Amino acid sequence: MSLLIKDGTVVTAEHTYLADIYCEEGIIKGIGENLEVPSGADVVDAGEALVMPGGIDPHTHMELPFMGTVTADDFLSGPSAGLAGGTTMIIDFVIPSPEQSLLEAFDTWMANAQKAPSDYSFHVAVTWWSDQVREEMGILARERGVNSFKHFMAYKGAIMLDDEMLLKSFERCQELGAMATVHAENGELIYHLQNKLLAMGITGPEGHVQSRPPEVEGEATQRAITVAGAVNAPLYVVHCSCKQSLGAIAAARANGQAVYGEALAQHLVIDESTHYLPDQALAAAHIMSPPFRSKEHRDAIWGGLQSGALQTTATDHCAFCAPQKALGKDNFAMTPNGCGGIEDRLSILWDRGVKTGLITPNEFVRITSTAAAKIFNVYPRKGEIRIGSDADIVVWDPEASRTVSASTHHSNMDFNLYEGMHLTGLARATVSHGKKVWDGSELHVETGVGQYISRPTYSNVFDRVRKYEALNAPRRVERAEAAE
Ligand code: URQ
Ligand code: ZN
Ligand code: ZN
Repeated sequence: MSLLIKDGTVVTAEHTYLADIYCEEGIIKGIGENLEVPSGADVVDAGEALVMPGGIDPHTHMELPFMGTVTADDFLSGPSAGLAGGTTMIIDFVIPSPEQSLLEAFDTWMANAQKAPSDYSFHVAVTWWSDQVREEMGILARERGVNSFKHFMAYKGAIMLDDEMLLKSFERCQELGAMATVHAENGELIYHLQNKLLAMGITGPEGHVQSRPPEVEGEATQRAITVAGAVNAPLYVVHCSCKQSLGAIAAARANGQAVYGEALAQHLVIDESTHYLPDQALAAAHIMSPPFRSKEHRDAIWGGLQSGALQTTATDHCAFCAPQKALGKDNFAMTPNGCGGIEDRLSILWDRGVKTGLITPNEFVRITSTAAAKIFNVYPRKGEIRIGSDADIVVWDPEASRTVSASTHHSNMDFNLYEGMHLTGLARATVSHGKKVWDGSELHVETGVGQYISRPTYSNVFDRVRKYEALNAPRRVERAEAAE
């Protein structure tokens, strides 16, 4: 199988240049102007379009059992929606139940993912602690290609860890050369505020945002950074949504600590007022954690991406339909937390980021693909246009536009966060493993051709860890022997 992407402008995180791209057997084999290619190759016309590494979404939840139901998108429908939006790889979360073997949960997710049409990988969550968990983290890191472990500081009574567990697991990540990732919200405070609001008779979706103020996220982010610093584990903070969290991350990075941050597309454009919508079902459809924030926080998160304090963007695609959201109709705390967006991330960032001049096309590629590939150690196989890289490519039309709607999107969700938004910038074609799987209007996916991407430990984030270690090495005071 061979494919020629012709007459495009290649845009990587670093460079922009005119070139044809020739792909064979799923790999980029040729880059150059007016490439001579064997006859019979499929041809994608990239005239007036940008040829970029396919998007990598480092935060998704396909087929996740959560809060009494299971997410509506599976490993076929979710990634397919991603391909229609230019995303060619996801990193999903294996979330064991407390007391469940991490290896058993890993096998369950791997079985579910056998239907994937594009490549995938897994972070594994540590939702309890014991010598068994410690042992299994070693097996996952050494034998199963898992180099990142997730920790929840929220969701009390379900998957939340206390500081002792956090410390032990972060220390284990350091030992294994793995990245510790964290959902940083103070679960105790949230539980307290939820009960206080419910006792006041506030049972609607507006209770959700009021039980999760930015300070609750900021406190937990700072605490996670402090714990990670104490054991010198590299830390990746998922869905950073507010100034307080961003500030903690930026300060730690300025201090040389190996801390990384992720922004969700939705936290850049959706306002907190959606939690106060009079239409209860519509407000419930917006319930996710952290909740949506005011403009000052959204502007700060854009600033974090511009300054490099935040490195990646994701969707936290965790799709629940209206009947599932209705589980919380009498108590907002029972509403399954999560929203979709895997198909729209790139268009949102292009329309609201590049078209507005907030970020350049090269920065767009960095925050939608290359940075995640580097942080999670699959670069340059992924996240790059280079001879030998996987032919996961999006042919991006920078001027074409579309109106987002749940009636036309490819997710199983009955709701779309960006409903009615007219966005400029879309995938004219998406190529996965050298095969055109989206042609701008139709998906041409094959169930099960997606591959599990094994991710070795000790990504280059450990260069920063070592430097920080040297900077903060314990000091002993040499004292003369006390005279006898
Ligand atoms: O917290 C997460 O990342 C998962 C459980 C998705 N739900 C959400 O509200 N973000
Ligand atoms: Zn989370
Ligand atoms: Zn999530």
